[in-house]
Amino acid sequence: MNQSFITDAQNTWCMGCGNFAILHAIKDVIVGLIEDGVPRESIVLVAGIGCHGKIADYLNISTFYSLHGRALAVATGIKIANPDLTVICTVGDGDSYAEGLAHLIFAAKRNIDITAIVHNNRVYGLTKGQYTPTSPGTYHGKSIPKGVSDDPPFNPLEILLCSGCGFLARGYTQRQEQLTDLIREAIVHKGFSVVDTLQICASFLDIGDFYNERVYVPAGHNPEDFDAACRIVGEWDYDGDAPIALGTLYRKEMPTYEGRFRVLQKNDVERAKLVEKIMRERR
Ligand SMILES: Cc1ncc(C[n+]2csc(CCOP(=O)(O)OP(=O)(O)O)c2C)c(N)n1
Ligand code: SF4
Ligand SMILES: [Mg+2]
Repeated sequence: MNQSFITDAQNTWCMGCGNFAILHAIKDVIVGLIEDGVPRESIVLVAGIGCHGKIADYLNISTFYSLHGRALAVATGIKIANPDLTVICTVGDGDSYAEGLAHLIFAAKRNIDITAIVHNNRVYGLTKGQYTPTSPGTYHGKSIPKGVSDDPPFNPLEILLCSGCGFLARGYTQRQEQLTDLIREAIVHKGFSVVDTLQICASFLDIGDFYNERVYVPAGHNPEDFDAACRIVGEWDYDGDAPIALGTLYRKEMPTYEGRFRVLQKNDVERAKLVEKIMRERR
């Protein structure tokens, strides 16, 4: 069963890329959801544009290649049109923390029931290693030979907490089992959820040793405690040398956007008729 979830498309990711771990973690979660009775056809994955976006070609489920920075806008439309779908968004750090930042903030503010998995390799991988809002200050690349120390990173998790994000986790591609659990928990959470996934970019930012020395799981952390979440999220600023907490960092149940959206208060039959009418008119 597992293999049929990976397509025959030629995989063009570099050897050692962290995207492989994310692909297999998502695949394992989807297989588990289906075994638990979620219909395969009710799962949709929307990808941004970047190396991470190729996951849309590699996963054998309903996928949608969106535009760079616009995956969450597309996913929002899909979820509003059919709230019964499980909508997963795979986005890059360039994608969601730079060009698409407003969509990320508003998805968190609205609490729409979508899961965003950020492939945070901390560079623009596909376009050859330009710096993103989470590139370390020490980062040097061909397009930025003098480094980015004049434009240090921001902490995306602090932005998300301030935006009202109801589920926030951080995973790491070399902690695959934990990453799989976090993705599952995020998808099952009712409301907007983000898994910021620290990912090795084998070609432009291969800092596995840096992460391996610093990542830890905070003992006794209560993800329902907002102040504790703020403290833990603030420990590492995506730049300096500090411990990097992994796990579910914040969780709060709140009413979802689609639940509050008035048009969707119609019953299922009315909504199905409405969707059918829209589809007919679009043909
Ligand atoms: C609207 C738009 N802006 C910019 C680009 C160019 N572009 C394509 S991929 C990319 C970088 C992707 O970086 P990231 O989102 O971090 O994904 P990664 O490749 O690292 O997985 C850029 C700038 C584009 N295709 N469309
Ligand atoms: S450039 Fe980096 S992110 Fe892109 S496929 Fe290669 S290793 Fe992966
Ligand atoms: Mg990136």
